[in-house]
Amino acid sequence: MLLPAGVRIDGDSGSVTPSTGSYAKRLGDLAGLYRDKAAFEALVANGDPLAYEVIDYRWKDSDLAFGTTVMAPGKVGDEYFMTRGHFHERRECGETYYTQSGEGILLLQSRDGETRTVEMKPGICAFIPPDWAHRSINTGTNKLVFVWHCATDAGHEYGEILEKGMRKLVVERDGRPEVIDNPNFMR
Ligand code: M6P
Ligand code: ZN
Repeated sequence: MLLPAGVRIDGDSGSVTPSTGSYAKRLGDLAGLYRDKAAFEALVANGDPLAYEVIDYRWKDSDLAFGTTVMAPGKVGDEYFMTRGHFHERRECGETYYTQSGEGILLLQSRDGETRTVEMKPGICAFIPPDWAHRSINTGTNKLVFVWHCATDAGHEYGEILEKGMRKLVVERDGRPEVIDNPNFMR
């Protein structure tokens, strides 16, 4: 039987105690995500930095799961570090992202191609409706740490975003983040 628990989440480090698992993505695990291939290869060759880590509190016998994502600051060319981005396999499942520290942009894209952004900063809990693809982007100079909640069996569907990219990119222009059309987006 699952028992109630109080799980300590540190909003600065993103640590989850106790946690049930975690994984880390280095930049080299994210081939194909960034448009500046030369900048990408140079960073991978030069120490292959940690891009983000996901720590979870997830039990298969529970409907709900939660955890943190801790994103390093950085850029590949003019694109900020970002997650891969995904839809949920179970299309009726949404999610929330509650930012604890740092700043970023949550980029969302509906199944029929509408695009939205939600600011990520402490105090903002982003609502991700069912069947909107979501990618978080660290536009700051510090770690971006957020708490996510979703259905345990929501599942990740990466294919479409991996193959086509997202319709928008978040790039640095004059020292500021700007959302632009993705020139390489494949319809
Ligand atoms: C959030 C959640 C996770 C997701 C992670 C990284 O923490 O949505 O489920 O795995 O971001 O995003 P992605 O899997 O798209 O790289
Ligand atoms: Zn998700």
